[in-house]
Amino acid sequence: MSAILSVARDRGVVWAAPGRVNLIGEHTDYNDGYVLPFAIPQRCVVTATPLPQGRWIATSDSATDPVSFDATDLTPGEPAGWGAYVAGVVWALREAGYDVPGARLTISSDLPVGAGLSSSAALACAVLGALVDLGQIPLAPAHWPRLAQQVENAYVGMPCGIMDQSAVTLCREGHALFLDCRTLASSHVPLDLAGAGLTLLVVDTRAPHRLVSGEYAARRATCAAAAAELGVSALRDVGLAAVDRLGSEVMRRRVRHVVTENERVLECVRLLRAGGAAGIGPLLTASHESLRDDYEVTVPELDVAVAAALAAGAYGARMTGGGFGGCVLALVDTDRADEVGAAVTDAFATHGFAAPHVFPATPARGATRLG
Ligand code: GAF
Repeated sequence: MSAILSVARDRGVVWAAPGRVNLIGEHTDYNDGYVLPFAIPQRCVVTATPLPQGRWIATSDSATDPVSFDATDLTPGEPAGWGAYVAGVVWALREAGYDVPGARLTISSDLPVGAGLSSSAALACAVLGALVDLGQIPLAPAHWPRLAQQVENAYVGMPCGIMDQSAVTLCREGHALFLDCRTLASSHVPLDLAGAGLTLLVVDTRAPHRLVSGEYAARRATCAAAAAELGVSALRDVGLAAVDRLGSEVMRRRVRHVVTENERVLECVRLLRAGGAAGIGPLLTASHESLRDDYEVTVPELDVAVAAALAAGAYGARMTGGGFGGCVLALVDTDRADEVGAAVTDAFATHGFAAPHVFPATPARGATRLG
């Protein structure tokens, strides 16, 4: 390392990691399936400056109290809240055998928390980037998603798949990330919305997340049980014919969602590569219907937002993310975006829901060093 770079690093490093919207491929990642997320411009920024080895102090612009710990405090689940993601990254890096530099971490984010836009994956990956860079740890970004997933699974206690961490790390501006969650092979699919006169509107329903963690774990467990019953390692390996071989009606519906959702992702990639962005609308809507009726992860706010967007002329609309609250994505003609947003807002008022936050989503780049 040159003397100049070394001095610059002594003053600290700045890393940013974005949130993500999933275009299609929901609840497929933990079934070894396909996903197609893209990063958004809203992001988490972490500045890391060196502290004596073995001590970490983190402050966040969304919390009043700092989080402070040393290596002996690293116990999965502690501290609760956002601090677990910071401690979890240090823990996971150490578990993987790396020497993690002590650091003061200053965190700021313009991602809404709990909106299903992956604010936690953004936090974990921005901290990861900053610590890896500060400590010159030889861990290439291609390996960050797996490590950040470990943070969630083994430290925070959320049994998520690998989609969010992959999107947050690997996405490219103007593209969606087509990821095979079994092999982790990925490619960047052009998402040229502006060129097609289209906008992807995000409707943050601001619906309080209900039963998220327990219901998510229950869906995952049902999928694993169904795969075992069908004699495969993951639902990725079955087609629709397998559905009828399952004993329970709930299992049949869950598997039907996973199988058809994987097919929708592949078809969506095919259409986008052929330059037909507007043509993906019906796939988005079919995905929502499947998540509502078969996977049962929607709530009234999500269903009302989708129905209102479609009634106002959207080409397609669906919930995005884990569900039970969070955001809806609607594909609209850019010159009708305001009208569709207003229609959703009116529908929320009619139903007595809190006003949603509606904004256009532009495919942005993944984690990056800012300084
Ligand atoms: C959440 C999880 F974190 C992801 O891994 C994924 O399963 C998603 O829900 C549903 O597609 O965001």
